[in-house]
Amino acid sequence: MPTQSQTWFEEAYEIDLGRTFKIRINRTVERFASPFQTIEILETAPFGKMLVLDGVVMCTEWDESSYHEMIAHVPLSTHAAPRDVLIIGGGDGGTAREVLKHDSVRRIDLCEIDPDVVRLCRKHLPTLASSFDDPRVTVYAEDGAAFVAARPNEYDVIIVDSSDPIGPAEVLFSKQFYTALRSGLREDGIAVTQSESIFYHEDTVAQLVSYARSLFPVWGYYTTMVPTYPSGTIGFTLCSKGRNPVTGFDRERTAAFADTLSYYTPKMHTASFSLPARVERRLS
Ligand code: SPD
Repeated sequence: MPTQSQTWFEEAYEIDLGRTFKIRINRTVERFASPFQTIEILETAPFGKMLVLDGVVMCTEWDESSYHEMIAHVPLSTHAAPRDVLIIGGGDGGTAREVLKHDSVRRIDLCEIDPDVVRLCRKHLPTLASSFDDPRVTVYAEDGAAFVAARPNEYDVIIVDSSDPIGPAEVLFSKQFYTALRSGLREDGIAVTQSESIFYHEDTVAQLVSYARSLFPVWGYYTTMVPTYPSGTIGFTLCSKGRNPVTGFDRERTAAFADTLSYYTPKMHTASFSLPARVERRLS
C-alpha cells in the first residue's frame, strides 16, 4: 500500500543522550531568524501549533498547560500574598496568562531577551500571548540576568521560564544568576526556575538544586508532565526565603479559577515534589 508523503519535525538534541523525537507537521506557519535564534511556528498534525526555538520544542497548544500551570501556581500558591512578579523568558505568554489568574498580583514584569519571540507568539499563539494585552503586564526586551541583578528586593515571586542551557539562556543556569535571584526577591520571596529532566539531565538538575540549597533556607524540586518534551517530563527548582512549598502552601488559592485549569490541583502540587528514589538520593 503506498504511503502518503508526510513532513516531520525532528528534535535531535545533543543534551538528550542521543534520543530523537518526531512530530508530524502540516505546514510551517512562520520561520524567522532573529539576532538570537531561529524561531519557528509549526502547525502540527496532532498537537495544534508549536513554538520551536533553534530546533527545540518550547510548547505546543496541546500540552502547554501542564507546564505553564505548574511553573506559575506552585510558587504563587506558596507565597502568602504575591503582588509583584517577574517572569524571565516566557516570551510565548503562557506563564503570564497563569500568573494573571491570581487577583493579588498587581504587576508582572516580563523580561524576554528576544522581542521577535513575543511578536510571533502574539501573531500566531493568541491563547497564550493575549496575556500581554493585560495592563498589569509590562514586557521588556532585555537580558534577564542583568535585569534582575539591577532590581534588588523588588519581587515577591520570580519565575524563570527559560529555554535550555545552550544558546541565549545559558547564563540562567549559573550560580551567579541564582545569587541575583536571591537579591531580586523580597524577604519572603520565592523563585522557580525551569530545571530540565530528571531522566536526561540529572547532572544539571543536581547542579541547580545545589545552588538553591546553598543560597536559600528552603528549596525543593518538583516535576510536571509534558509529553512533547524530552522524556515527557520536566522539573523546576523552587527557591524560597519564606514558606515551604509542600507544608506551607495555600490549598484554596486556585479555587476561584479551578475550572480554567487542566493540570494543577492542590493534590498535584503536593505530589509533584515526590521524586523517584534515584533522584531523591542524588538531591539529598
Ligand atoms: N527542552 C525544552 C524546555 C523548554 C522550557 N521552556 C519552555 C517555554 C514555555 N513557555
